[in-house]
Amino acid sequence: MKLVAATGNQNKLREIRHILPDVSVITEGEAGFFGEVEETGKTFLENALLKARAVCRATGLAAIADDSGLCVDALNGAPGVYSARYATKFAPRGWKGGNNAFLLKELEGVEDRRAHFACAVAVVFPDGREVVATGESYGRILTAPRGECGFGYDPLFFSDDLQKTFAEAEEEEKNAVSHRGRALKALVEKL
Ligand code: ITT
Repeated sequence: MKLVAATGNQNKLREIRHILPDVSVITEGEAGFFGEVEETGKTFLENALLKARAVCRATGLAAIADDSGLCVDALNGAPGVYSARYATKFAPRGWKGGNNAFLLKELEGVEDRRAHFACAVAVVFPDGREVVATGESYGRILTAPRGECGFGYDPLFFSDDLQKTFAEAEEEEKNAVSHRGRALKALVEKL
């Protein structure tokens, strides 16, 4: 099977390729798509479908999209669908610290640090068929980063499954329990 990955995030792309070794996953650029898809959905699933549909329509090829993020209990599920733009959208004007520093600031003095990563994946085919799946991975937010691997919030996310942060884990260990790993595994079964 050949799929165009409807993502500009190289870290996601690397993980998707590792998790789906039997699928040939090409980039948007390789498929001739250089646009931006506006993520106007309220849920991960809506946004994953928006991205996969847009890239499938533009390229005429089957497309796979991942929409994901970190949901923190004490922040009522934030940053959620705004995970990629958290500090840009919600930090005070002139904030230079980035997303992870802003998350730590929002959680200053907060004892309940439970959180989960969520991922929705969607595959859209040129004939209109759509297959979707979701996955979650639970843990808590540390008070300081740990580890050098992974990307995004990984250094702050202490995984219940692994008993270390996603950034302290080998990619294979992370993929075995991650929201993305679980969503893609469920997707493969449905496909
Ligand atoms: P595309 O929309 O182009 O795929 P994006 O990075 O904008 O790329 P999302 O809108 O789905 O993707 O935002 C996902 C954000 O959630 C991502 O930028 C990270 O900040 C965070 N995130 C998702 N999965 C993660 C993971 O496995 N480890 C760490 N952070 C993750």
